[in-house]
Amino acid sequence: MLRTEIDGIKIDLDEKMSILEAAKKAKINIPTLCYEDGLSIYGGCRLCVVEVEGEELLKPACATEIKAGMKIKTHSKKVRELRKNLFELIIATHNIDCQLNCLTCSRASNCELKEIAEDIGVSKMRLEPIKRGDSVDNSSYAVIREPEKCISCNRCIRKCEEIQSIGIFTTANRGPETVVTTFKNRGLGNVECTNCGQCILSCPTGALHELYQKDIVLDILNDESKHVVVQTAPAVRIAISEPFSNQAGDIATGQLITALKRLGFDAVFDTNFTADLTIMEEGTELIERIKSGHRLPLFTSCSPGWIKFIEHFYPEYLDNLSSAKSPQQMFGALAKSYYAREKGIDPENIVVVSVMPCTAKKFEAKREEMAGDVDYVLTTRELASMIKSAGIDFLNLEKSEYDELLGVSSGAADIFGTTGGVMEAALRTAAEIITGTELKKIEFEKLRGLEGIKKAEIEIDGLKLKAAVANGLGNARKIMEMIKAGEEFDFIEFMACPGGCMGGGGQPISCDDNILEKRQKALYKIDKNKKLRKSHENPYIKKLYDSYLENPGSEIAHKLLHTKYKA
Ligand code: HC1
Repeated sequence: MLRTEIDGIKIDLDEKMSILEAAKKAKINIPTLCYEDGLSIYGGCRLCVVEVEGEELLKPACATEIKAGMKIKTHSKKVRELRKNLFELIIATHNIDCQLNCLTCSRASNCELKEIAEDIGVSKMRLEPIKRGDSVDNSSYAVIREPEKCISCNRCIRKCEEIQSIGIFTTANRGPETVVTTFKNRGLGNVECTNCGQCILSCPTGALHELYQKDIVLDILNDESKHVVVQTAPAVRIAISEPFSNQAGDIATGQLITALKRLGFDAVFDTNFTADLTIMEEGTELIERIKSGHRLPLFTSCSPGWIKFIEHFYPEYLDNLSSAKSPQQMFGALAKSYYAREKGIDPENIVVVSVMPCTAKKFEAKREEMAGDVDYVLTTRELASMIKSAGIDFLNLEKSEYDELLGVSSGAADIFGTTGGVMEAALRTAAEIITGTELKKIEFEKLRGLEGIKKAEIEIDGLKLKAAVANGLGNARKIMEMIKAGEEFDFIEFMACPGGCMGGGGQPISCDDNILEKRQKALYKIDKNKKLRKSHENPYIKKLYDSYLENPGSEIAHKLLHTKYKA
């Protein structure tokens, strides 16, 4: 037992931890900037310094282990003065001119620096910011970097390297000249960036943000010659209310649809519909591959960050990817063919917009293999900003239903938004198709939860299927190395972002495990409350095959819904 005292509060701890963690337990807030839960300790900003009785120098709380008998002051005069000086230096030497940029900054409404300034009690800035004139990195279709706003906290570097195992960021120069950059300053679009956008969630200043398409979409909504349809990804409905309510886990599907109609979209559809379709196409592929024993394990292919990852790092396994396009792309292809035919609209006049929790979806829409399916991709954050700027009172909106034809979906499609969901949805369908009998229990508990890697042996009518689920690219890499080392699997779900799509780089900025758990519960709740819970029972999917696609894996299905990725 460790007995210590922080700000006069006596604390008994039964395990080793940092002063910062101990203070959190005592409900004392110490300001931090370079610290982030789940990342290694960097200790660079020093804003978390505290006074330890008997020690001459102040100690960084994040990097100092608490010891028995320590008496700590977290907000003494000495501590507060140093924090203020350090904060001013950080801001001044890293070129942020918030007075000029604040109004247009991507973090204007949730600026971490403002919060810290308040925590520290900064009342005036005495130093003029130094301008280096670094240009904006516009080289990526997904993620934009504004180096002038960077404060070198290194969180993006650590997130990319430690969680995603990519490491595209690095530092250049020394001391106050230190900058975060990419290899040879080539820009995010010219290095091995997977476009996952996890760095955006870590950046405290808005130096990283998505490539905005909200203004172009608003313009197109005013173009009467265009028929603008929108699709919403599974994970958007359980996060879109967060910027309005500041709480996670609310289900806002009906309000989301109403808001999109109010913004002027001609039809509001659901990516969930094509998630059900993906299960039909990918499930058929799985059954065929299991029967033939060829190109196993089958890898899911709906996460574009994962696709980019395998292209860069494991191109020899590209044949293991399902040839099914992602639900986003399937939707675009169908909107401009099936929907256009059914409604008698010239496909040339149809504009397809997606609302996604994911920044990599912006890149996916631009991929040459399927360019033209989807025209514009908005993140959940961009949509929230459009709703706010249209004066819509989101939390008090009445609920609406998705438009039919491409808007009805099963609960299996809703759970695509969480890690393990695509696998569970596929098994609900594959098991019934293989056995020809109804599943007694459709929840696959072993595939649920937030662990980075889950493995399960699933038995279907005597057939043993070895399944695995990975979320976050660091975990994807671990599974790929297991395969290379000879471990055998039949079917693997890979999602680029921690937690799956609900933790995507386009979601509202605050995104810790507690928030992910709430979002995940909300998705399972939507599924549980639906009458329709299996993709193959969706009547609109049946209608689509009967009247247009014939059957899963048909020639026309392949033409519209499948692709091949090249290294
Ligand atoms: Fe996803 Fe998917 S689940 S990839 O995570 O297969 O982005 O939500 O839309 O396409 O359906 C994302 C989410 C999303 C696709 C579906």
